[in-house]
Amino acid sequence: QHNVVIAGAAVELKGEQLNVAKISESGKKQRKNWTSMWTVLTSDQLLFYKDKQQETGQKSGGKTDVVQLGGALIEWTTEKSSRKNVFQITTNTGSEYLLQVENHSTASKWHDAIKRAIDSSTKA
Ligand code: I3S
Repeated sequence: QHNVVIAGAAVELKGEQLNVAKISESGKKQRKNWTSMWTVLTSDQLLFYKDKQQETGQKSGGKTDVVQLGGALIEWTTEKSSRKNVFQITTNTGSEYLLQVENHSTASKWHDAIKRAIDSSTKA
């Protein structure tokens, strides 16, 4: 039964360039700085790489940010940016990320997949 639930929540998104701005770290507000990041969703983490080459290890350097999705919140926002298709992820350690992509259905796919990963990796 448990396996079936996990399989049903399996995430099909592999990697894509998304615009990312980290606006808080451990509850401390940070200056917004949009960066295009190669973003990978696993069952319980969101990984931000500088680019695809860095993910596949063909290139070293650059900082990979790992976002733990267990206990996180996700919501669309129209207030935190003038950009369209922006959603916010708040981690259970108080870090806040804005994610954005121009194409609405692409943004929706990522939002929905991340929400499923949050739901399935958050202990009841
Ligand atoms: O929330 P803010 O401060 O209006 O966000 C803008 C700033 O991050 C700005 O950078 P500077 O503070 O260096 O000017 C960015 O260029 C803008 O893109 C940010 O606003 P949007 O609405 O794009 O998130």
